[in-house]
Amino acid sequence: MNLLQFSRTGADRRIGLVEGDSVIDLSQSSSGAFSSWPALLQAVEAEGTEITEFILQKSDRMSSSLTLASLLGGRQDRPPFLLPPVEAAEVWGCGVTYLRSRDAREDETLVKGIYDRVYESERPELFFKGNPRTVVAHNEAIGIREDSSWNVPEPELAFVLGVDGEIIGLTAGNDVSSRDIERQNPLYLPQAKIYDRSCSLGPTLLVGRRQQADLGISMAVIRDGAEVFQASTRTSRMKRSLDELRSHLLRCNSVPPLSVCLTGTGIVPPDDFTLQEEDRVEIELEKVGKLVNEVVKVRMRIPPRNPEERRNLEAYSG
Ligand code: DO4
Ligand code: MG
Repeated sequence: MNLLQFSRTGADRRIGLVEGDSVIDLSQSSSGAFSSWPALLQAVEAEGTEITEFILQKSDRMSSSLTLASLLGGRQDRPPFLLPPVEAAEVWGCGVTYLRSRDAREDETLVKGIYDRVYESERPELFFKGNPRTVVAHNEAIGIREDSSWNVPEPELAFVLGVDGEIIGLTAGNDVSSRDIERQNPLYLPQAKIYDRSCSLGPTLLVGRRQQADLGISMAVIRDGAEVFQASTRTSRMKRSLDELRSHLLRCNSVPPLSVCLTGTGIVPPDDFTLQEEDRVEIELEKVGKLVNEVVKVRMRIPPRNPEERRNLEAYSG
């Protein structure tokens, strides 16, 4: 079952159930259970049932009110449009969970050995990735930093946590990252990962209890109408299980319900590739859909303070 969040007017937030090419607006329900994701989790918990079962029962007599195409084609200035599938209080990321990611990072880093070690270690790499301030939806712009010259999209399977820390659903995520900042020094990782528009999620949430997923995931980058990068892999190539990542994330850490965890990338563009403004990134995750975002440059809010900082910035922006 696929759910999504959307806005009908530009000022509201609704939960929708995807049924083929149509979307049922669950907020039509008089029960209040579908007024928000926290309300839905609470209602499911109170009935002691499971999300999919709960929704199937309650949406029985509701009719479809929108087409999926209208939501996928909508934009923030043209409602209705999609929102991130959940309002994630916290977004976390896992790193170096695929061989491809380990090899690319180990090759580029100036601090050798750390990526090899984390790939082999029992403890995975987990990092904070953001919150609703840094997350965008399908068809909203993702950002590349003005003070970075090497930026990449990272297509990733993401899971969403329920009330007891269980995995309630899967979605697609883009862990947009500044490779040159990470490369210089691993301690710069938060700056490479967390900034305005550095994460996108969507377009839908695949819900229901599930074992380790094996889903196809692919990414294409379109520039001036031409495809400049394309690759695909499967999530079964991930070294770790979703449950392993989830249990490490929640160790000694009360991550709130509806938080999202990106599980790492298995697709890394070649070293001479960097995202540019106006590129379109298309990430397709089997059973979830295609997450599309255009690229904008995120400007520095504090201008360079002296000639040396200005020279460095000019060197980065070419
Ligand atoms: O180690 C840095 C981040 C790795 C990452 O984001 C990934 O492997 O997807
Ligand atoms: Mg990543």
